Amino acid sequence: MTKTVTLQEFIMDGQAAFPFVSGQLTRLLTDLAIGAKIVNHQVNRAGLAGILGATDNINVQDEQQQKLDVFADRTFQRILTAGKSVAGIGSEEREDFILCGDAGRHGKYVVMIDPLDGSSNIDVNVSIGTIFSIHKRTTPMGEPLTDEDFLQPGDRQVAAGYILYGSSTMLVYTTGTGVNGFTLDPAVGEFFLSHPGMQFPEHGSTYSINDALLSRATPPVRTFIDGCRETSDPAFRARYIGSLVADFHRNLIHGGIYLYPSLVGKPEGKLRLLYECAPLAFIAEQAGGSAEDDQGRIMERTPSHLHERVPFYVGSRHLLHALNACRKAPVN
Ligand code: AHM
Ligand code: MG
Repeated sequence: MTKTVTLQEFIMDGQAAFPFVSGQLTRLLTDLAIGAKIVNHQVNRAGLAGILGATDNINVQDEQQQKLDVFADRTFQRILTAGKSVAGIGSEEREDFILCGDAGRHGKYVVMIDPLDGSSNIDVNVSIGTIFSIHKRTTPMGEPLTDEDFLQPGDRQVAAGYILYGSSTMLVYTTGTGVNGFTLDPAVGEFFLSHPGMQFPEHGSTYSINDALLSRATPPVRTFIDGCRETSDPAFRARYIGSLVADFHRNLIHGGIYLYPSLVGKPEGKLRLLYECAPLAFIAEQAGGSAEDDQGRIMERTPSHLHERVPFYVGSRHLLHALNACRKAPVN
């Protein structure tokens, strides 16, 4: 029988490879996994626990907060703040950055989080997720955090990951040395390594876009989607769940591209750079895929504010190349 590896063992082994590290990242990843289990428990019993449905609050995104959005946000905030390795948190659900103990003077890391992504799917029992991104603080320890600690480009991330609350619950993450996926065994309450060394298949054939937006998308995106629809490849298919984590995860496993484009009247698209696009871009590149906006690599974008939005194209490299070829093609 082959030995199963728990997430905890995997994280500890990663730390052991770097004998002089402080262990704070290990602690932080462990805390995120604990938060994932608590949120997972609530997601699984949401219909029974009276926490389906909306709150009376409109969040900073101008969207009505769901009760589970609030629960997930509070859970991760509580756990990360208590863990001492985090100096500050930026959340989709909060207007401003949160400074942990003593104005963020202590703690080596800054965390960006979308506590519960895919809010429109909560009430209908469809997969949802959590996305996180971890940066090292830039100001010296002992000083208060500044905006620059939070507004760092994606290529300075030290770790990023997501939790998918799907038919099973998975935690997928990278620390810059490949991507590994862990599945929660609900009977023992432990994540086990189930998807080591995840890689986007070379040739994906799934495209994921909200079709209703297409008439407002840019000409290159429309040309690309026309090409997907008209291809003679019988394997080509459209799949759109409307939960970014779930769409991304399926495409990572089967190969494909996810698009949330620039739109007429909304050139910045919908998805947020710091806690949706940058972490998934880090994972995509570590898995041999690509992640871009209309200008180039997402990982090179320096954010100007917490909730900045960017168009987002992510997935198998050859499909991103095909999209870029549509950008260069002359418009008739
Ligand atoms: P949310 O963070 O409020 O849930 O919004 C992000 C979600 C993504 O998960 C998903 O891919 C996208 O919004 C769906 O948007 P749309 O309904 O416009 O297709
Ligand atoms: Mg979101």
